[in-house]
Amino acid sequence: MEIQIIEIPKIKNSKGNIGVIENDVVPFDIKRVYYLYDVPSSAKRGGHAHKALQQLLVPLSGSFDVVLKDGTEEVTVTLNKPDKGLLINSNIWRELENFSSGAVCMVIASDVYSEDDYIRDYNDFLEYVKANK
Ligand code: T46
Repeated sequence: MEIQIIEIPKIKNSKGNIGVIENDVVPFDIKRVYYLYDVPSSAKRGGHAHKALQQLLVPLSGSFDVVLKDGTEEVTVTLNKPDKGLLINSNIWRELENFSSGAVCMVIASDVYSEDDYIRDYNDFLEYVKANK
């Protein structure tokens, strides 16, 4: 499975950094931004796939692990640098875990929220992947 890390352009000077995400940084039109915060270290987020949604996950603060599954392979990516985001395409199962204290995960998404776009059962995901190969 190809892991797509996106370098987020930064403006750096002696007063600190600014990370800037405009539409040309991601391969989709940005329709929604949301963020996970105050996540207990024992919590697991995600546990689903999206049929069409594409996302860029950016660890604004702290760190967490993202487990990706495409129905064949499984890869774990640790996100801990605010200038490196993880692109997740549609039809990828994801689980987020091991959140550090104060971790913030910003998600830049290709569409607005729609429950119809979720696959929340892993066996349904495997069947969906097989049927859409
Ligand atoms: C992902 C990880 C990184 C809304 O009503 N609007 C929204 O925009 C979102 C994102 C969620 N919700 C509701 C839907 C559920 O009842 O909030 C509840 C939890 O949402 P979800 O199951 O998506 O939660 P996470 O944090 O496990 O997953 C989210 C993303 O949705 C998901 O795609 O990859 O963050």
